[in-house]
Amino acid sequence: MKLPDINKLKSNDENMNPPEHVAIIMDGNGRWATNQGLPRLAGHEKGMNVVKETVKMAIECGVKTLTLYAFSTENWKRPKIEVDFLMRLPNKFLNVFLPELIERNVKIDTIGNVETLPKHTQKAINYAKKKTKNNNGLSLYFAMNYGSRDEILKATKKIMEDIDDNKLSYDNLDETIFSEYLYTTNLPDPDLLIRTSGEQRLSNFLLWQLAYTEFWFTDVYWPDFTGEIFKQAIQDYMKRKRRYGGV
Ligand code: V0D
Repeated sequence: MKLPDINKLKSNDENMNPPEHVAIIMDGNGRWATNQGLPRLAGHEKGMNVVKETVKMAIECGVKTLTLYAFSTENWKRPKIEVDFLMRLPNKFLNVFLPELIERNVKIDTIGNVETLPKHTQKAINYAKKKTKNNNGLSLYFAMNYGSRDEILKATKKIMEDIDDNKLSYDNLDETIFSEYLYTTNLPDPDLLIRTSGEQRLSNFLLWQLAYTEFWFTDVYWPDFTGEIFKQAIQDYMKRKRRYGGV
């Protein structure tokens, strides 16, 4: 029997698993547009096309779950014209890309308070969920009207209700059970968080779930983000894991 080559072993070591779950804060769409002398809405539209490229690369990299921060509970404070435009993007996006996403075996889902979005937005999203519910390739989650504090508060209230109704006992409540009350029930915690456009903050995104997540930042605005930059983030993540090792 041939003994393994010591150098080969080393390179196998480097070949770590890709992150199972990647979360992205797609920031800088408005600033990108303003810098180009375009209306902010043009940045959102360009950003929408970048989502498709990112999904393609995520599949190629072996990522199983991709969660994109599309609309936060704070984004309602934006000018009405911008909010109205954003609420039409799911429909636009799906009109163009849903057939290809179905072909690529992508499963579309959401986290956040979808019930209070405009009816036409809900309709588009629900159609996509229904069409892709049996797919078992990449799970693509759009965080829509999502806020982490809202999520944690909702979970807490529901837990108290369930304790009141004897569906849950106070003594049994632990981190695992608490997690099940969040929007991300059944989702693994993200392994990697990417934020574009040079901002380095969480902005109320997945506060509970990001407890052990690796963060990766780039100055690039979301509309200029590419599959290659995504791949770079994945490669950096794999190196980082190797260096800090452990569990
Ligand atoms: C604007 C950059 C896709 C960030 C990406 C309503 C801000 C483009 C969707 C989408 C948005 C959502 C659900 C769905 C299919 C597509 C989207 C919003 C914003 C917020 F089922 N892009 N996108 N949704 N932008």
